[in-house]
Amino acid sequence: MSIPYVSPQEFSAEILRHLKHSLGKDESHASVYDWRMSLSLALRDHVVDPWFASTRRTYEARGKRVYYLSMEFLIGRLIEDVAVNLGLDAVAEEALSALGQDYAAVVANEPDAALGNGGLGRLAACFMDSLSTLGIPAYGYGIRYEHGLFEQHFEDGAQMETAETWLAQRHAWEFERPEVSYPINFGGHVEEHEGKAVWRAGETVVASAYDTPVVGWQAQWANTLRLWAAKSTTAFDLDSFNRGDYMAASAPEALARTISRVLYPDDTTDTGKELRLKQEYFFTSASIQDLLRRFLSEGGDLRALPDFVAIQLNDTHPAIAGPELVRLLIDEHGFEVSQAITTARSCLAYTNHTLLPEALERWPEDLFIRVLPRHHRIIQLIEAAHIAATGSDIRILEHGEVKMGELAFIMAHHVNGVSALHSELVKETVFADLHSDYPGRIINQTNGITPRRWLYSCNPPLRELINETIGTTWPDDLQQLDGLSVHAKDPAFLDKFQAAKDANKTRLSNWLQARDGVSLNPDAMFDVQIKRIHEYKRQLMNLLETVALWNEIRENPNAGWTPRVKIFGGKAAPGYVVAKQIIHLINDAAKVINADPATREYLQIVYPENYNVSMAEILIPATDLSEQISTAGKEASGTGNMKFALNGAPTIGTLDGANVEIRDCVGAENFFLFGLTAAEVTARRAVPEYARRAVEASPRLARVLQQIEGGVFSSDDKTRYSGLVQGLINHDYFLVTCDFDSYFGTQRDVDKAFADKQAWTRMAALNTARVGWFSSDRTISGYARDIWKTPSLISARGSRQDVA
Ligand code: 8GP
Repeated sequence: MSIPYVSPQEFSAEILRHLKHSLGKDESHASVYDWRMSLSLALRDHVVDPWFASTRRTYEARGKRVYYLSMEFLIGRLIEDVAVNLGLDAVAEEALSALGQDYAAVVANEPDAALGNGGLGRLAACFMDSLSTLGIPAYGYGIRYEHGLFEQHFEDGAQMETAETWLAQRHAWEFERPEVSYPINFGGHVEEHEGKAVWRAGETVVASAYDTPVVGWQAQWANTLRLWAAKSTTAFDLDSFNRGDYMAASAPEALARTISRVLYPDDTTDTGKELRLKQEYFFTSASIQDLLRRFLSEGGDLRALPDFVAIQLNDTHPAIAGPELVRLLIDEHGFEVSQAITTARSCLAYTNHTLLPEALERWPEDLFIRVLPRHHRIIQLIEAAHIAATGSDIRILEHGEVKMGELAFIMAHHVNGVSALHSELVKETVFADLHSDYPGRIINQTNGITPRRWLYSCNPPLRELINETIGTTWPDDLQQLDGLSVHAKDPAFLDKFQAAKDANKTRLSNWLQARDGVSLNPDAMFDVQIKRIHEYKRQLMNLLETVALWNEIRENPNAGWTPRVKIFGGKAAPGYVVAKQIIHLINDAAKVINADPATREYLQIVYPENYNVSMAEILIPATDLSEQISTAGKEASGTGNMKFALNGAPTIGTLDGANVEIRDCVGAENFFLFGLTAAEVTARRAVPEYARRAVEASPRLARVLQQIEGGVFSSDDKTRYSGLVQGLINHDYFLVTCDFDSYFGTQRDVDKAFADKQAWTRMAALNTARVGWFSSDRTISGYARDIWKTPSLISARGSRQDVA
């Protein structure tokens, strides 16, 4: 497959054709929205041929397909992704300029598809890109939420949430598939007829498909992201309408639609809501029904299903896939119980993304029975088979709960963690018993990120420098970046590397100025922590260090301080009180510190509202220092850490998640390490009053806590943060107090290192050069090799270069 050449003139004509025929607009009246839609539709046209060709090739190959089931796909904008992968980015820009339009403004008009909360959802999006780039036949399956992740606003520094409305405008990339729909049952009861179970459902909704093609690098392959929307079986109750009861008339549709209405904003905790369980079953059942229909329509024998179907469960949210597949095999295809379980298990694999116990889903058993009575019975059968095979003490149904982690584990042929450290901790902690029941089942697949989005398209200045230094074939072979290492000794190269960073810093400054009226000092170090707000990620420790630094600059203003801009970004789950207090405190502290004339030159805090994927694309290339400071043992992997390093920002971080592997790759001398290790964290928790002792031992920290508790940053409400501070002193589960001094000291090492401009740039360049291993292409190759056993169907990889 190759991409036919399109000239900018031809592409302009294609855009104009869509403007006229798809948007019904005349050039003289077209809005930015009209231009954006026309551009998107023109690009989409070019995806269709590779998409069809990939589907044909998959059918011909009669091989295995991957089904990636994920409750979240944090896609962001698609225009640049598609343009870049089609090789049409420059053409699109030129075509639009010829039409008198500003390409950047048109691209920025696209709302982020925020169908995810954070790392897990963004990983799924990177994986879709890599699956297509590698030519592995795959479907992503998820939910077409009407409202993505909430929009964040600050009111007097406090987080407020409003509904996100990405679908208020037409979504350019998707194809509606009204003919692809499945009934999804809930509730009711199970009857036995001649030894056969019959589920009499109490409620049925319809899952209806929307397909978005996902084109890979250089359009060699395109897979499908199929998202399900919930619809009613009876769209409209005409009787009620005729009686004049208009509300009742629309009720069935409204009720059914509720299921795909909102993304749950809770990033870590089991919300325990019936609706969430229904969402999980809704998209999982639709996906399993869909893949079985495809398999059977190709004449497959279900006993051979595992040779053709690899189902990857992205965390426990789709863990009901096991019982659902077993149910369908038994109830609809006449399988014996043990045969059904074995067959299903041979298709299924499960990725764990967190060790936080509260994030391993558990459902109250009575709720589960009410919503999924047949599945409850099947889970009993699965549990019995597991105990019979292993003699294990581990149960799926226990203490009135259904434990989805255990279910996912037992029904998977492989379970993987997402970094080397995390995978070991999975074996030692949450799944220690199951690990001994099923040795060898847990493996590691360290996360990765797509270099197409996270370097090629978000960082044009660095992309160009790399192209001119090592050639242009690195975006699908990222280890080639290693070729930059030798240039890191060359002052001329380092100057160019620094110039690229400076250009990105200027772009960020201009963007912030235009958006929020905030100006940044371009010579300052841009020190960035962007991610969900969570106690274990320790944004609070970063803020405490900032206040300590402020104190010290005030006391000793002429000590030659390295100017810093501390940039925070991220949302807190609306119900997570402590995380919201941390946001409030950061904003309160920013107000006071930024207004201090004595320190203004050296220290500024910036917290732009509504952090999302698009904002990350501007912030990451402009970052000098990457903050990866979680309590060791708590961050499963992190992927932001990889994005920063790739874009030339050294890390200050703990030995947690993939930080460990990043440090191994970039070299200890190019990474600012601090803090307790995972083992030391566990040991420290056993020490009585460890937090109080840490505060007593650190006058610097004690002073900062007194200031915060005393209302220095909250003069309007002096006790606002007393709970937060007392919480730290009395129950600092995430060891902010214990790591504080080490963190503060290491930050001062960073100050010194940054002052030596050339040495710093060299460190930054070596970060870029040495993290090619963290491409999600490498990760997906690992899954394909170790878990799915799926080869690439791109025959002539070498021919890609011819296409460029
Ligand atoms: C995240 C992990 O916190 C992060 O370390 C990792 O890089 C990422 O997954 C991808 O593997 N976990 C989640 O996003 C997560 O557990 N979310 C679910 C609770 C919704």
